[in-house]
Amino acid sequence: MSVSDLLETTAIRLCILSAKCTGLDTFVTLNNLTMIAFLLLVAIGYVNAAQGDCKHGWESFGDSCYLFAHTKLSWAEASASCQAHHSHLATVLNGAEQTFLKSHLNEKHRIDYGLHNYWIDGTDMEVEHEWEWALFGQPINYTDWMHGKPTGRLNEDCLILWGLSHYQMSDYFCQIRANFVCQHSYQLTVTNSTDGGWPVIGR
Ligand SMILES: [Ca+2]
Repeated sequence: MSVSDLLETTAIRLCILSAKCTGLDTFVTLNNLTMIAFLLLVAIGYVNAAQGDCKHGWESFGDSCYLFAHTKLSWAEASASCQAHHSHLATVLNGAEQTFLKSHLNEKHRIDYGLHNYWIDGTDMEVEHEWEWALFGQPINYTDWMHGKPTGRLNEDCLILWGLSHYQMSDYFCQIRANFVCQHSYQLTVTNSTDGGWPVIGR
């Protein structure tokens, strides 16, 4: 049955149920009302689908949701905090994802970009100079190092988006407290839809 057939059938049934369907005008009015209701339902569904991909406070990009957390923690603490909320520190797998993160952070910190750095998931703490994503245990293939980085110094073993370089990548001391970016897939949004949000880390 086509949509028009469905609407016409629905309008006729409404006529019958209301017992007031006395002519074409009534039929047209009911048909129009049905059409409006139908379109409203479609519109509501569309908006819910668009907003329902990520929880409140999380930004959507690609097939993931991102939280730009404004609580300063060490890299390990930040990683644990993301995991406690069904996510992980952000992995940057390609230029498009890095451009999204940089654009968002540069917009958020247009004035104070020099004051806010953001941990992401990379580390070379296992083997110096061999950078990998902690989440996967796989080498980091895409990089966007700021000038002069990585330094190769011992103990600068964690990957951070550095504000003064407008959020290019840098290696940094893992124990230093910084903001951080959490990430999870859309599917986890559905799985954890009863999660009440982010009680500690706000925007
Ligand atoms: Ca290092």
